[in-house]
Amino acid sequence: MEQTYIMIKPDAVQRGLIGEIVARIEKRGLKISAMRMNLMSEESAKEHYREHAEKPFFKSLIDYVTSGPSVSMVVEGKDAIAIMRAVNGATDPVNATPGTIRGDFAIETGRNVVHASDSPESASREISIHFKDAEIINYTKIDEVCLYE
Ligand code: IDP
Ligand code: MG
Repeated sequence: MEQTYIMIKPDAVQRGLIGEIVARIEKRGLKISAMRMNLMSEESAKEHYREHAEKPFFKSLIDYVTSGPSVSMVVEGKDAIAIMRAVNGATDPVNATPGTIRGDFAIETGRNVVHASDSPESASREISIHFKDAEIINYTKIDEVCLYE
C-alpha cells in the first residue's frame, strides 16, 4: 500500500468544498489514515513547496496556502499517489478534465483547490512535514475485501 499527502487548500475550505473533496477520495476507495484542519505555518509552507523557491510565483503561493485554514490528509491505498494526481486533475485547471476536482471546481492555477504528492519521495517528505507518526492511524477498512483482488 502507498501513502500520499493531500491538502484541501484554503480557497476550497472557504468555498465549502471540504465535504465534496473528501467524499470523492472515500468513494474512489482510498483510505484516509490521517486528517486535520489547521492554518499552515509559513515555515511548513516554504518547506513543503521548496522545489518552487526560485519561481516567480513562490511568494504568492506561500501567501495563498497560509491565507486561511486548510485540511491535510494522509491518503492510503494501492497506487494512491498516481490515483490522487488523476483525481485532482491537471495543475492548470484550464487543462483539467471535467470529472477531476480541478476540472470541476477551479479556474486558475493559483487557486487550484487541492494538492497531492507527485512521487513516493515527495509523499514521504511531505507527510513528515505535516504529520507526526502517531497521528497516522494504521487500521483495516472492511471494504478492502471488495476493492482489492
Ligand atoms: P501541482 O500542485 O499540480 O503538483 P506544481 O507545479 O508542483 O503543481 O505547483 C505547485 C503549486 O504552485 C500549484 O498547485 C499551484 O497552486 C502553484 N503554481 C504552479 N504554477 C503556478 C503559476 O504559474 N502561477 C501561480 N501559481 C502556480
Ligand atoms: Mg507539485
